[in-house]
Amino acid sequence: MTNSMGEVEDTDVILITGSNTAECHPIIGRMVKRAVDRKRARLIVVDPREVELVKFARIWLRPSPGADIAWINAMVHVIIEEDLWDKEFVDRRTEGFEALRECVAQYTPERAERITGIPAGELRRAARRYAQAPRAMILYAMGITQHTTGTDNVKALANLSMLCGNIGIEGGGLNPLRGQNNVQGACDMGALPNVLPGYQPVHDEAVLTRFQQSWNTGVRLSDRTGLTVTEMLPAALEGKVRAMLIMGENPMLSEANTSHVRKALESLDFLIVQDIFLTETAQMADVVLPAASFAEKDGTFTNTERRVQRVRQALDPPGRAKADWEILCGLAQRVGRAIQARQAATVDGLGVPSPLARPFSHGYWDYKSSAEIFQELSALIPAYAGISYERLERGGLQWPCPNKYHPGTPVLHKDRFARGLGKFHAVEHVPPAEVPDEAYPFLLSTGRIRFHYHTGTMTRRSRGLNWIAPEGFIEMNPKDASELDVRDGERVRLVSRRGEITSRVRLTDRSPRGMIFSTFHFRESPVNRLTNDALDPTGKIPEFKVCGVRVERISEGGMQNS
Ligand SMILES: Nc1nc2c(c(=O)[nH]1)N[C@H]1C(S)=C(S)[C@@H](COP(=O)(O)OP(=O)(O)OC[C@H]3O[C@@H](n4cnc5c(=O)[nH]c(N)nc54)[C@H](O)[C@@H]3O)O[C@H]1N2
Ligand SMILES: Nc1nc2c(c(=O)[nH]1)N[C@H]1C(S)=C(S)[C@@H](COP(=O)(O)OP(=O)(O)OC[C@H]3O[C@@H](n4cnc5c(=O)[nH]c(N)nc54)[C@H](O)[C@@H]3O)O[C@H]1N2
Ligand SMILES: [Mo]
Repeated sequence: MTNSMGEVEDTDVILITGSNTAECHPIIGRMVKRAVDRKRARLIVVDPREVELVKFARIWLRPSPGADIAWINAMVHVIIEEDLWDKEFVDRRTEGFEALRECVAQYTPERAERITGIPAGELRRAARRYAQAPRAMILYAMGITQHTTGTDNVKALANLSMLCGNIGIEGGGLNPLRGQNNVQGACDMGALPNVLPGYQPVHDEAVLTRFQQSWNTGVRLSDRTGLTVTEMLPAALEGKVRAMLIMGENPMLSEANTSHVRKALESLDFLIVQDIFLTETAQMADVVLPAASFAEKDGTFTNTERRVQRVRQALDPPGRAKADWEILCGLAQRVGRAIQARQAATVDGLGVPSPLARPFSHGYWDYKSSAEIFQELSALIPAYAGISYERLERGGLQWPCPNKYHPGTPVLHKDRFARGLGKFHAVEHVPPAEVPDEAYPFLLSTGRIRFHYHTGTMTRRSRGLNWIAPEGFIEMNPKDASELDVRDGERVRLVSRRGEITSRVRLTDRSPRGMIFSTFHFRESPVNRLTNDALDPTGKIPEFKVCGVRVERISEGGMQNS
């Protein structure tokens, strides 16, 4: 997020798009409700589904899925046409405006209406509301990013935000609501294929040298970009990846097109899964390493507003489970010793250890505590330099926090952007990789409900949650259902080009005609058998939000009771 959660309650307009905020980000959802109730802010929701916050919205635009660039460009079109943009900001802080103006010239609200289904008049009203607000905040999540155009969708939103001077101010900004408690932290730590901790690129000589010296590796660190998860699986199928360690993911249920995932994992020579439960993925592993859960270990989480916070051990880990860092260190030391032994045996016969052996000599990967690891992090990540366990005792700190007297940074890009000037990107509407057709006439959209978390490994073990939400369902518009002669609660088969599942139907107007919504929480109706694994070329995220499916009735007495 460029800004902070609390600012939701101190702004003029909140535009939420592609996020079911009330169900998936309930704390922020409450803040939004409060801001609206107390008449502090006006809410614009742009979402194909009638999500809970629509009740609180002044304006609800209902685009067809996968058409975001069209409505965003049309809003930019209106704001330029009606001279509502922030010329001072655009002049001083940005570049590329002319290319943007040229591109959006073609996106009249009328043309956007044809692509998105949003009435042109409504779109104009929303554009004016957003542009005329002294401060306007954009919140977005997976409805924007989980598309083959996900990166361009975000760029289009960035255009809108910069055009109206909403970057670098309190109560403004472009705010991706990060889904997991620590996904921001994982990225900060370098759990990405192209950067070391702190987003420091692996191809930068100076960066590599600094890490090498600090880690005393003796040998050159690799400057090669690795693979994302969604690239590793196809690479496994091609035999390019032979072994895998999966830590805290359950791709057998969470990745798109899971029959592919199964084949990919089966084709590995060796699979290790490190999890707190024996998941569908762990059941396929050669070795399972039991990990301690969040309540059983010390560390930090970095939340959606870049706030680093302490997590403290409350329970002892069960059995032989260990904190993830302890398991990783143990693995690294053993791998190191194995390399050392091999080197010693083969290198020169004189018993001179190879330089490769050095990184794993005694004292390496030998941390005593998570506090010790954090000390290394703050030494190597400039944005974390001023953060320490000692300071965190007094509350969380938002990075960048460059020194120990720095109070942390609630708002990014105040005086300049990381790259200097903010860049406008001229982006064009492109349809999703697979759209409904005659054979697969419904659009399948997937996401979440309040009561379960992802693949259900944790929440489906909770009695209370299972009492409220015991089984999966597919949400369908009653008009579509009556055409198919499908009744509420009936079990149907859902088929895509990649697979099929059965699930119970829930009739509701929340989903528009032609669209079916399902969660991926239930292993009994594993919806990712159906989803499309086409990727965004930059973000490498699959198109979880759009694919074509058909609905088949299951004949009476047949599969119905299975
Ligand atoms: N209860 C619960 N909370 C969770 C999670 C959970 O599993 N359960 N998971 C967490 C994680 S990791 C994440 S990433 C977040 C996800 O948080 P969200 O992204 O808020 O959740 P989703 O259910 O994926 O909802 C996406 C929204 O996008 C809309 N949408 C679909 N297609 C489009 C489109 O083409 N354009 C637009 N503009 N909107 C579209 C959908 O209708 C839906 O309202 O939730 C987090 N919070
Ligand atoms: N169809 C569809 N698919 C989706 C999405 C969608 O919207 N639609 N959303 C995608 C998104 S945004 C996300 S984030 C992914 C989530 O996908 P996954 O991350 O694969 O799903 P989870 O069920 O959260 O899996 C987390 C695993 O970590 C384990 N775990 C929990 N705590 C710990 C720990 O401390 N240590 C270790 N080692 N393990 C632990 C849990 O038991 C669980 O098995 O799903 C993606 N898949
Ligand atoms: Mo996520």
